[in-house]
Amino acid sequence: MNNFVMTLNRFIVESGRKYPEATGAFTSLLADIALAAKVISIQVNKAGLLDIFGGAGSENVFGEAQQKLDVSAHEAMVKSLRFGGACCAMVSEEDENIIDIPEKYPKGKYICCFDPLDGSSNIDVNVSIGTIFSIFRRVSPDNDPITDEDILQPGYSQVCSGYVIYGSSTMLVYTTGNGVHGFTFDPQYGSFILSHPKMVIPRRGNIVSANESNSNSWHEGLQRYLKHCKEPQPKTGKPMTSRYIGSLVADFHRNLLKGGVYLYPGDQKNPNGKLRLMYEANPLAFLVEQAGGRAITGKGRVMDVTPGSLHDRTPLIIGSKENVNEVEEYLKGKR
Ligand code: AHM
Ligand code: MG
Repeated sequence: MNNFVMTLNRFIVESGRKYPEATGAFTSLLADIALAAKVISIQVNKAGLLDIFGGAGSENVFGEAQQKLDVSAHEAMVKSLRFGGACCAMVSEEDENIIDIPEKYPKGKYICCFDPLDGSSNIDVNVSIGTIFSIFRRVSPDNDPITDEDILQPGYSQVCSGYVIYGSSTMLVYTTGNGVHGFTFDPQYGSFILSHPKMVIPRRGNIVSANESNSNSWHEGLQRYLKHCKEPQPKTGKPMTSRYIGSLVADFHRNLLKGGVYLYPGDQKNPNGKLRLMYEANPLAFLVEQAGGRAITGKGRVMDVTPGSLHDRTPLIIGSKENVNEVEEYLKGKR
């Protein structure tokens, strides 16, 4: 490796040096997440070979059948984070309750919320899936028991968020509030290498991503927006392009690079949509804002919502600033 290759570890350590009060706990936390990501990436790549597809015979808190990889990805995150000593609690899509750190492990001041394997319905068709994470600092004193206020913090209190995408290559993208940086995993060196520094989402994009089959029961403003997407656009003279993978991380990652808007709104049956606030919407909202985009619920900024419980759902409209503004105008009946 030449001296100028910037690994994730080196990048985090160098960023941490700007803060003399930093204890190194945060650096260690991100290293723990990167370690879990490598483990999950290997499992995802071997999935077909090891014949580990299919339900694990259990259901998660939403009554959805769990895939075996969901369970092992969850375990990889929990084991890596609880061992590292930077966390005092965790929240996972795959566990109904707050995950405590057992007494035998050291406890830190961070709370990590994660979806260990997002888009898991795509595992057995070899489509990109991902891990999403969100990190908060506890608000109660360090040695006290964890409180609801520690866990149920609004998105604007996040100190870091990111995702790992297991695609044609494995990438880790994260922000600590100082821009968005992407690292591609190099299997030869076993390290994440800085490949996408200071990622910026185009102000306007041409892509619209939504599960259109649900649109008959969407808010009528959104139905009109969808119609508008199919008409020639003022800037291009062509309709927008529809792209929907059904893996939030993959849909988000593409739109971050190319520009556009992703919508998973509420509908008549599920007014809060499908996606979870604490480990799907919030982390991506932090990333998109740091990249110059926007994330709204339809009623306001995603990161301004205080969660009522661990697994709350939220409508999500996220992407390029001008596209999200436009969706908002349709929702408000201004267009
Ligand atoms: P999951 O966390 O159980 O995988 O569910 C979340 C996924 C997202 O990745 C994706 O954007 C969405 O569900 C797709 O939902 P739908 O199949 O309703 O379009
Ligand atoms: Mg998910």
